[in-house]
Amino acid sequence: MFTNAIVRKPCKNMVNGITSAKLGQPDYQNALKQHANYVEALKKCGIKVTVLDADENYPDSVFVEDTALITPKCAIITNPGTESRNGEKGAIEIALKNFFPDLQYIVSPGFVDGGDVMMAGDHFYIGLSKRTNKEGANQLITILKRHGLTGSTVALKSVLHLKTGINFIEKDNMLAFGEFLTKQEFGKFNIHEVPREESYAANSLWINGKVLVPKGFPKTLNIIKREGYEAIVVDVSEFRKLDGGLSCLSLRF
Ligand code: CIR
Repeated sequence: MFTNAIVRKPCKNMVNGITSAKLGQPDYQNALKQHANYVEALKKCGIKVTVLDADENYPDSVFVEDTALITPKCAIITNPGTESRNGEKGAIEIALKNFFPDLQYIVSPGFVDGGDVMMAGDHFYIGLSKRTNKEGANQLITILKRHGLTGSTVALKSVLHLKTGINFIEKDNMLAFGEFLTKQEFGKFNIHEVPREESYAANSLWINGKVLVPKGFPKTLNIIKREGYEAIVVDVSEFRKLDGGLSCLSLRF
């Protein structure tokens, strides 16, 4: 169960964020509204939300998930693997120190983006991507081991981050598409196939028994309802324009 989350308001400069989506520039005013609704959705799940100020120096800084990994046993600042985003970790470090005095760190030449790390109970799957390298993954696994947790790496082919393509929604259920449907390492889970045209919704987010689902993906919504979860639909279309999904917008602990 989660009790807290940290989010960061989008900045005006988000229009210059990194993207491969080809969906046009995000609309800042609409992004602010959608972000506020996202915070309300977190609160509906019983979470106390800390909202950090926007930072115009970092166009992608709304995607706080990439800067840290928080587990039930330890909190780690990740060393994000793209230069324009690496400095985002400074503000997150300050915010997390209030909750976790004993922060751990991934250090260069190790790089990890939090979006590449998927928690499934005591085990953490770490995607090797353009942002997360083997050295970063090894450092992370060492830290996890020290805290009685385990980690393993997953090779990625076509997605930005591991959690772009697969997400654990508890009760042994994974939502996945494409390359993740047949990967041996996920064979022990119930894999629910997200249709390709709804692939963005593979990044739905379990929080305290409820699942946040992006607006506009009815087939995935049906899967989630069918599996007995209470679904909360959240419109994050402005963040999708920057390749960001529901999990990217918060750190939960
Ligand atoms: C980026 O390319 O870094 C941002 N535009 C999107 C980050 C999305 N974060 C995530 O999947 N955890």
